[in-house]
Amino acid sequence: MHTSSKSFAVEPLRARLSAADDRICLNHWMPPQQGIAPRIRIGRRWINTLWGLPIAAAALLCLIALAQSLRELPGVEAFIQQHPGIAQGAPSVDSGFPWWLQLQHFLNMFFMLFIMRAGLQILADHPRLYWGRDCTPGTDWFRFQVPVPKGRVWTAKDDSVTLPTWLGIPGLRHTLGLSRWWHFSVNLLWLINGVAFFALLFSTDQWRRLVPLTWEVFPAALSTAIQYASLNFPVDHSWTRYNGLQQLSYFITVFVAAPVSIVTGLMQSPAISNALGWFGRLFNRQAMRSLHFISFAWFVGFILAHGAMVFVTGIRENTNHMFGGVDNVSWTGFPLFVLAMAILTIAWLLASPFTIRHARLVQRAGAFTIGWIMGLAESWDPRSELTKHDISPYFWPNGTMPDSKEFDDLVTEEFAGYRLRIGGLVEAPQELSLADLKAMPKQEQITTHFCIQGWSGVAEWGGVAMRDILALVKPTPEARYAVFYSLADGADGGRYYDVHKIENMRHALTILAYEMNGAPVSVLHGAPLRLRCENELGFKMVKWIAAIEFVHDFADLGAGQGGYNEDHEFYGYRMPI
Ligand SMILES: Nc1nc2c(c(=O)[nH]1)N[C@H]1C(S)=C(S)[C@@H](COP(=O)(O)O)O[C@H]1N2
Ligand SMILES: [Mo]
Repeated sequence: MHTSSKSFAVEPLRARLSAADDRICLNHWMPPQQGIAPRIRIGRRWINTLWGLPIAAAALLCLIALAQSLRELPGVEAFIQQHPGIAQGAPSVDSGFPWWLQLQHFLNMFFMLFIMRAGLQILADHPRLYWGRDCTPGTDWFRFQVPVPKGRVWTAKDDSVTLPTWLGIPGLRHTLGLSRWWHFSVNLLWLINGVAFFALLFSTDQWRRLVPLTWEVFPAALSTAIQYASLNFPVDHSWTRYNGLQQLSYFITVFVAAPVSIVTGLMQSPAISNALGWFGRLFNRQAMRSLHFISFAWFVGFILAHGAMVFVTGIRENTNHMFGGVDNVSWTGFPLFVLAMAILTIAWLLASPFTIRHARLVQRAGAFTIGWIMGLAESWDPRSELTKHDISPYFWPNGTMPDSKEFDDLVTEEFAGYRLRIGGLVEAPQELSLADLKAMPKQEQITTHFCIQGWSGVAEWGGVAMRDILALVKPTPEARYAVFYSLADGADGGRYYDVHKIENMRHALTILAYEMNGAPVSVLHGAPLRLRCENELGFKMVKWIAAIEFVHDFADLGAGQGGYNEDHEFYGYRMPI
């Protein structure tokens, strides 16, 4: 090993980092790419979900005809007489719709607008869903992208699709760095609102309207369904009690769909999934992502149906309840409902243009609101390892490949001249050849890779533990971060780099990998050396490592955000979630 007396000259590497725009500039951004209409796979056939629209319309007409003829039958009429719609045994609510319920209902709508649109934007970055923990092409059950092209390198970034700016936040393509800030920080507000809602629900009599307490709710729901479908609506007593169908659908939304969304959302995180051990392995990221989407689809269906019912079952009474807090046919609630809708519309119209224009601000505000909470998960040392049996047959490649004579020469000579330079705030700077690294103790681990875009894959990695590197170079007490410089540039020009807290470097599974699945790491996956830091998202695992520099602060590197994607794509530099 060659120990030089002073730290390596970082200047040439630092000078290759580039500044970045503080907003999305379309002339620098990924060129747009349209997806396709969503498709669902049944067996080996892919079905276009747009068929669902005429089928649903036809089914609705048949349902109306069926319900109307059913109601001619004396047996059915007797059933409806016996179960008029509200479970007779259900207790009633005496406090109407109090102001806090109205306020929370509005806030919920407001937050959901951001959460759902931003969530869709995240999905568009890997527009496919799977049940298995790997993302092998062809095993997806849902996609709004064409099949993965064969015979060429097709990275996960190539696969991302454009969303219109009125739909996603902020729309466009590969903007999940920004949509994640919206998704997570508004989620925090939604969660606080939800916890307060649960607390108020159960400390008053309001829970009685929502929670079915008798089995009668099922025949009552069937009866209400027949009555609605026959277009001869049941009498409404929402002020005190919901009918069976309302009660069941609201109950599922509040007590099933919302918690399922939260849990399945969190379990897509590398730090949380790894911390949960066997539970995280059993309920793998892709299954959780699929459930998260199904729960999203429930919310979409609920909002459409609920919204339509508000209009057709008596807009004045309904808005008086939820926006006016009165039980009559006056015009108290309706203007407030219109005002609420106006606020929602303005927020809807502004969200994307604001995010595009003030991307850096959204990144900063997001990191301020939620980044530090997300960052807490970094303190968990991931120990979750899988078995050879779990290794994915396919591992998506990602990122921007090296494109330089310097790198091509290294490949030609099989990295004989490669030197890993380690310097900065260390006592013993090093220049290590691959042979030097291979002479150090080798650590092997089978772990899941979690890409921020949504795909995951399992591989066996072999290399040198970062703890051993730390022992060798001895970072000084001032060293707080490790900067990884790549041999490759990023997509928008300038060197790819990323910054980690030094604590992450001490984790048991943080290694510099030179082997993948028992063979030398391929050029595609980061040869000769790439980082594995298992409690972080994939973009933090720099491939084609040129050098590691220990620093006290990273504000003077690149655009100062702690990494290439942080600078150029507005990610957070701490991303264990
Ligand atoms: N130098 C460099 N390293 C990089 C990237 C990149 O673009 N350049 N992409 C990152 C991202 S986003 C991911 S998900 C992983 C992908 O690693 P893989 O190609 O082995 O799957 O590498 C990370 N490391
Ligand atoms: Mo990634």
